[in-house]
Amino acid sequence: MKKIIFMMLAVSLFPLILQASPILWEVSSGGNGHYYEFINMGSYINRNDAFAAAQTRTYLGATGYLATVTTFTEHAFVNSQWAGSYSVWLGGAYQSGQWTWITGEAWSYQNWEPGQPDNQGSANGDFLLYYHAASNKSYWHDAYPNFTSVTGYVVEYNVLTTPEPAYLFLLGLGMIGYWISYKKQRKILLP
Ligand SMILES: [Ca+2]
Repeated sequence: MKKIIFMMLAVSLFPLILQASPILWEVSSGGNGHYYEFINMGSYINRNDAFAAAQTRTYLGATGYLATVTTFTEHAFVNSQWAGSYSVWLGGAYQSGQWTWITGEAWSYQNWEPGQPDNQGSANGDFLLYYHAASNKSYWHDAYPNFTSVTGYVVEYNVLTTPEPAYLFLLGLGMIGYWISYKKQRKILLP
């Protein structure tokens, strides 16, 4: 029995060991159970490319998206994971006269640097840039999509609503194994 439980655990954890780079904001520490991944290109990436690239990434079956930093605690967590001083795209955009998150989450928490948003002196500062200051603080700026100072993006994975099919398949195999073993044991025990 112990052996079976161990095998089930090993099979269940296998995909987690293979993919270790995105960082979990743990529910037990006040998080939302989502994973976050910083992508630092080292050179300019425009917002449209970052938006598309985030959606090509998957983790534990969840499709990535440009991160939505909707609360101060989420900001504090993301900021704590930020290594280096560079700007990233977030999943915020100015649409139909208001700032919105690409996920449709409520726009309530705001982290604008004083004086922002300022449209970058043009009428196209419609996308949300997250600027990491050397002082270990980070702020939002509005930016046009081809603003060359942005060299990365943050991907968020909501793994809670989309479990990985391969993970479920392996877990299912473990459960079938357990069921077969249980039936066998019953046969031996029953007269
Ligand atoms: Ca979020």
